[in-house]
Amino acid sequence: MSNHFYITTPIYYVNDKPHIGHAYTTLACDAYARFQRLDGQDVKFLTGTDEHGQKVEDAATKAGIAPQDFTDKVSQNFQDLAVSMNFSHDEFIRTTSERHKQTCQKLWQILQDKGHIYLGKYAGWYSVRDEAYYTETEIVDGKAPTGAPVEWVEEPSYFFDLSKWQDKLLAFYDENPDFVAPASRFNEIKSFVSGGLKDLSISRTSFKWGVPVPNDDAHVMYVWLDALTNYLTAAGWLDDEASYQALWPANIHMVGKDIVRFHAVYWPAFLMAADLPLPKRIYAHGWWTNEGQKISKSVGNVIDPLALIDEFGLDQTRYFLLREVPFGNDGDFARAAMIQRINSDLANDLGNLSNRVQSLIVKNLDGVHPALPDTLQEEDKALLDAADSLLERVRTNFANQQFHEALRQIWQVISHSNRYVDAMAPWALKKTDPPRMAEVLAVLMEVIRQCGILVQPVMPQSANALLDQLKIPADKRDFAAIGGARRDDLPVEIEKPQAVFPRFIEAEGE
Ligand code: ME8
Repeated sequence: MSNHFYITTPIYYVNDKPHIGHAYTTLACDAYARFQRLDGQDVKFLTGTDEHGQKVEDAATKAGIAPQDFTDKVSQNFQDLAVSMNFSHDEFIRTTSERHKQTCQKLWQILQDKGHIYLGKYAGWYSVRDEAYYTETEIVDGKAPTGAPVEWVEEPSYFFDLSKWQDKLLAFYDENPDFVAPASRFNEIKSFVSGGLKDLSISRTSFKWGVPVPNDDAHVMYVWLDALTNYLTAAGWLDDEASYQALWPANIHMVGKDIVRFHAVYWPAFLMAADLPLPKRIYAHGWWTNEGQKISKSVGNVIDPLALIDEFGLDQTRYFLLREVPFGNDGDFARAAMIQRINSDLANDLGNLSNRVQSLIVKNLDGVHPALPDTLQEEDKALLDAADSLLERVRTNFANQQFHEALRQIWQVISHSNRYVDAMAPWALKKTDPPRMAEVLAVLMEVIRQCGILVQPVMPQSANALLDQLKIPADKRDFAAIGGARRDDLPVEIEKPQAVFPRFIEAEGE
């Protein structure tokens, strides 16, 4: 059985600067990709930018720059963000690349050869902001259901015979009950498809910024057909058979709830029509609001992820985004909640615990790490069992994309450790029972080691710093090293620890 794991983010439109929403989707994928790597999988993690279409062309015109120069510039912002957020993607794809354009044309050609594309005329509503077609019945007060402005479009267009795929899609959904998650989103998709599908316009003639339709220069491809194909491009479908065989179908396309329909209806229909395997899962996460308000440029409350990193720290931001909101739900960004998480979960619960334990070892045992007791007391066993069984629970949480729950499980064990340290009071044992003090500290060190390894996917830098303090060698930081299997990975000697998770102190006057 192959242990390849292919995970993708949406590719982001280069019409504007990246914001918190873009950072969020890729962060979730980054944590997932890192987790799978630590768990022994051969991961391909793909992200990138969606650079064609009317929206991007309009933005370039507005900026007074040629579209290619404009996309070069804005795409770079997304690549820089990925570095700032410490994303571990294996490839950053750009849809203006030659390889991608050829992949789109190959897919088009196959669909056409199989008789799924015909030339007609589109007359209807189009939203440039959503890059989506809307029917008359979907228009609310002259706007798209998303609230985006729409314009009337009438032009020659190629169509994909989407209407013929309704039954096959519904049958596929039935046979693959985990295809779309969360379940509520899957239900929306099923009822949308059950309501009947119209053939889809897949080319435009009123602008030029797109992949040319093979053998008809007057048309460029509809940006969504172009964009979705990126997943095949990066898999190597065009030119790298071995890679394609290893990677396709993708294990998961992570998307925001706004674009599930494109991924769970159009994309599977294109793939079925081309006789290609369908991705295994589409996960749609929710949307962030800012202090209760919808994030929008016109309101001026767009959250810049770089500003968050600057103020709160990288791993703190990563932790907050994945811990605060149940993955799949909408969530609110509140400053107070961020500070609370940093000071309580990170500085106190984990940071303080690890500092206290290491300091006691340095102070009372000359930094020499004590051995675990041969016979465990009941409390020792309860805590070690909780830590040893953590990976299995967390693995299930990750497999279900419940990242917040994985963190909650880890923090339960951290809280358990804090209760244990308070109850055992090793600082008092120093006087009354030094051998027992050493045992207690050894139990705690083992739990901290395992938790340090487990938080790596979410907080790679801080976890590294913590594991460095514990003197865990680099090759003993994967998941094969936890679950109680490798207790002897514990260090011989440690030094006085530095705080890995500093408290956040609000600046004067705020
Ligand atoms: O839709 N909260 O690109 P896009 C959470 N190019 N996530 C958010 C968000 C918010 N407030 N705002 C945006 C496109 N997102 C297409 C995708 S894929 C083949 C083509 C995230 O730049 C969310 O994941 O509009 C959403 O799906 C994505 O950004 C849309 O980015």
